[in-house]
Amino acid sequence: MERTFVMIKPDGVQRGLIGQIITRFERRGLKIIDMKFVHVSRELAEKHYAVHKGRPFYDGLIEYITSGPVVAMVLEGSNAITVARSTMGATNPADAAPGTIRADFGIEIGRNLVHGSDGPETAAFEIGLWFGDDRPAWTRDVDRWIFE
Ligand code: DAT
Ligand code: MG
Repeated sequence: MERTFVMIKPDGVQRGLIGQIITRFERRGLKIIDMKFVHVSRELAEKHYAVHKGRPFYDGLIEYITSGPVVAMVLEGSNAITVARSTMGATNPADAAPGTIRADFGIEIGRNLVHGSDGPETAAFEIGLWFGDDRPAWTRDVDRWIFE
């Protein structure tokens, strides 16, 4: 099983889409391992998006992600990183496939509603950054009908 970090960005929270977005991940079969509502500090935002520092969109990205509360979560499943990102859709909602979160709820790249880790190292870093190390496991009884 793989774990990934997913965040519902401030536009998703402001627009009242928390429930609908979480539902997309839940119904796919991803298991929620941890979740919290966060008022993102500038310090946390800068650590989270450190790889993008210096890019033209960086300042706007930090502004956006600190502009209101977000919902942060750790999701688990087989291929959780790829599966979460395919559920989200392409970075720019204008290019995202219909049926994905970004296509179904968004239209512009700077308001793309969700974040998902892009690889195993990023996932480990982001889970640690947002949640720390302590993560109790739990048994989901339906798992045997979702995972082989
Ligand atoms: P993703 O969020 O799909 O992993 P990313 O890591 O390349 O995409 O970029 C992080 C965020 O930065 C992305 O969700 C939206 C914003 N962003 C990326 N490229 C951009 C661009 N060319 N113009 C404006 N915003 C951009
Ligand atoms: Mg990314």
